[in-house]
Amino acid sequence: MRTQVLIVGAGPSGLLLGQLLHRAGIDTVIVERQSGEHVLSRIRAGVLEQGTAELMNEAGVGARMQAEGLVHDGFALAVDGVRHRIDLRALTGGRTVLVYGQTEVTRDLMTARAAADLPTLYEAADVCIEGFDGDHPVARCTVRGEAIEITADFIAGCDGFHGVCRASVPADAIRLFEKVYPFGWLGLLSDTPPVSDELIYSRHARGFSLCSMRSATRSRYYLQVPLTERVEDWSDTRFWDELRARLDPQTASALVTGPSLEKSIAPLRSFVAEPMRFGRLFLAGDAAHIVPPTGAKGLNLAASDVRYLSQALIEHYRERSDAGLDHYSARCLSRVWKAERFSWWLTSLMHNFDQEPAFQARLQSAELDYVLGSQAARQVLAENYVGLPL
Ligand code: RFL
Ligand code: PHB
Repeated sequence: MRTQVLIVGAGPSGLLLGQLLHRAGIDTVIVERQSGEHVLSRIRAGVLEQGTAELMNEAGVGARMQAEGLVHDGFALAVDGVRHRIDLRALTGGRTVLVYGQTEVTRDLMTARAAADLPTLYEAADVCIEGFDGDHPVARCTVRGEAIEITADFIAGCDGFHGVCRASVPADAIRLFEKVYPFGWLGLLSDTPPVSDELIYSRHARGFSLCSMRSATRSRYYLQVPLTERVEDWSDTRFWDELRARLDPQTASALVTGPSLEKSIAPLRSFVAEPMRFGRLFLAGDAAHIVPPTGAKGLNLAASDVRYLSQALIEHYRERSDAGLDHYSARCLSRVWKAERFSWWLTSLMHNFDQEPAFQARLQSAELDYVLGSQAARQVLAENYVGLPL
């Protein structure tokens, strides 16, 4: 097989890149290790920045998102039993976020790709990539027992944190930056009405919790848990009891519980790989960087990488200019590090770090007090939450 851009990974990064390139008349083949159903079964992000929603519209896949997504003008920080509203719209001169699940983003992109009859090789085993340091990159894989070779002009590594693309770069050509947090998030999805119209991020002595949602009838809740916890040890009842114990009294009494549709634990990590380009290989999304979910930035960063990469590839084919490709890594990383900073900061502000010295805990309280009491600090929080300009 031969294509212009070979995309590894059919998560939101790979599918969105494929769709934007298709609209510009550029051929792509996507290879994905999992089945399409498996990709859709992963419950992940829920909050889209305005810029991400605009990119979905530009890609021609925004119709259902606009009809079903929930515009959120603000969210709450709950601290020691008191809720404080962060008015995103007022603090940012009119910007908001959209609650629309990553599962739905992925579904819309999969539907568009299938309708355009574009090639996606699901269940592609043993994907390997070579030759990206020269002019002839090639990928090999096995699909249902058949060995397949794909040659391409470029390879886009959209294969997430555990993918093969970043791992194929020689160790001396890449620098990795990482911070692992001493806790994870236990998430629960349920067909129950959300406890509040807006998201609530709560700090509590028992640990952080987040009340989020997917729609008016579907809720998503998270609890900070030690990394040693196992999801099998969390019955639905234990989850709901623990969540109620961490919420302010008004929210706790409004909580509607029900059977879980999904429960899983995700570790929290900050991670950046530099650079994001190696010859004819370009990394995008979680393949290049991870943020802890507190700032709701992971999927949005993936979308901004894909915006820059699609523009650069379109410029290459249409205008015979490689300026965008040459600047890709630096352009992405400048935005990535700001989102890393924000995600680390909000995580540090809202979680319970009971292993740390008491001095740290006092600083955290003082910082929260400051953020909630200062219009300027609230503005900084809001500006980052809605997404920094591209
Ligand atoms: P993905 O989604 O991991 O997709 C990568 C795809 O590559 C495939 N793959 C391979 N294919 C072929 N060969 C190989 N060797 C392969 N190895 C892997 C995988 O099967 C997969 O299909 O990466 P992508 O596309 O870059 O998208 C990134 C986002 O998924 C991620 O950043 C967000 O989910 C992070 N995130 C959030 N982001 C937000 O912007 N807002 C949020 O509210 C938010 N909440 C979250 C989150 C992530 C979470 N978890 C579970 C990590 C909440 C949670 C709990
Ligand atoms: C979610 O709904 O899954 C979600 C929302 C906001 C976050 C993280 C996750 O910061």
